[in-house]
Amino acid sequence: MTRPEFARACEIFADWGVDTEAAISRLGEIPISVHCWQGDDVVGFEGLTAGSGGGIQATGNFPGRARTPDELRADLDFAYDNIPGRHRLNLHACYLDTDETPSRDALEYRHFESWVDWAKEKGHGLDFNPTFFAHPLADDNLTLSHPDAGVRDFWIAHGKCCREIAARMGAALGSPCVDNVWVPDGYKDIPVGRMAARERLEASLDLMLDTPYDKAHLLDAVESKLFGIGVEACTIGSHEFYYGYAIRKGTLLCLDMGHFHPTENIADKLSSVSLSVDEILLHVSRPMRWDSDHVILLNDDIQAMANELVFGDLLGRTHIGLDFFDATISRTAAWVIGTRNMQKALLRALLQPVAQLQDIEAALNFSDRLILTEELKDLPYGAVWDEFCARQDVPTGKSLLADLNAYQASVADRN
Ligand code: RNT
Ligand code: ZN
Repeated sequence: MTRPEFARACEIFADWGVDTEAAISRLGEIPISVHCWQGDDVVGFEGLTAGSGGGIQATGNFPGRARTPDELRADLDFAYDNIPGRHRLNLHACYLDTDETPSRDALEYRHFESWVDWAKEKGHGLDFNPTFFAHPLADDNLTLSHPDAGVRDFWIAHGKCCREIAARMGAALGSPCVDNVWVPDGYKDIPVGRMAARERLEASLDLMLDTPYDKAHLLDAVESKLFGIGVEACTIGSHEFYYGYAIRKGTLLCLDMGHFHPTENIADKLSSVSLSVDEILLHVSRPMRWDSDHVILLNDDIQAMANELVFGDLLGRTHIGLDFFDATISRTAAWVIGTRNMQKALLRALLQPVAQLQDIEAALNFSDRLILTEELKDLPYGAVWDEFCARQDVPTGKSLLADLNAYQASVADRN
């Protein structure tokens, strides 16, 4: 049954030449890759007590952290039930599910098979990440670019087995698995061997990515960064490094919204980068003063990202992943709110009269462009979002609050 607010909203959007039903069905087809690590503060299941390391840090001690794969899957099931649409899970290699204690350079598909079974049952795609941090051989914040060949070989082997696992996940689920490489490598103080370090990283990546896989199963991505805590003076895998690498080697380029100078507009990069790489991976995040990985809001930065994806017709070749972790609030609420905010931004973008605005811009009528883009902010997006959620039996407003709180209460005694 169509609610009157929605019927009215459809009329209003139709008056702008926008097809609301088309926007809703397009939104329903956009998978978001939900990151497993928001569920347990990037700890994983290797039995290591150390925090995440590598300059990434979850802060807070809110009750309810998932301690086992079963708890994490239960939390994820709840979160997906409160997110409209069908989505993916982005797994890190340190989230293996096994009684064994394999070394990172000896991980096998079977250590992750329970995740694949679960994903198959629930209809989720899987993405994957080798874990190059929170490990004794990464304590110096040097992995693939380490001056010691033995250390580099260990991490190359880790990256290789992760690609094999990811390719098998993609094959098993009939949907390509994006395997994203992020390494913490860098120097706290000013190095004298930037060139050599970057040559070592490049050579290691080449060896790691040597084995060819079917793109229907595996898509390799590389993630750049400006700086991290502990590597303030030099990050080996900088934006220029990976942008060039991705272009030359044909990998995806991962743009993390927290990995640039705070005044840079990450949305602006999409149209430029997409002229040189076939596909993009996004780590949608909210940096506050640094790469703080706050839960994403429905704010101007996220809206600009969504607009560029829609206006530049980039949805078909962009993989939208999330990357935030806040341990001061309910972890399941963080997942649900962050993912829904990405979807809300996409919905707003899909409801814009793009052709009309682009015509106005082509005529250099910048006054009209400003008047309209500001007036369009007042359109009834909320009524369309509510309808989208209602059709998928997902709560909004006060009932969402009640749902999130009830689940949090049910996990609060984990310790
Ligand atoms: C770190 C990168 C990276 C990690 C995850 C856990 O700064 O953003 O993507 O957050 O791999
Ligand atoms: Zn990231």
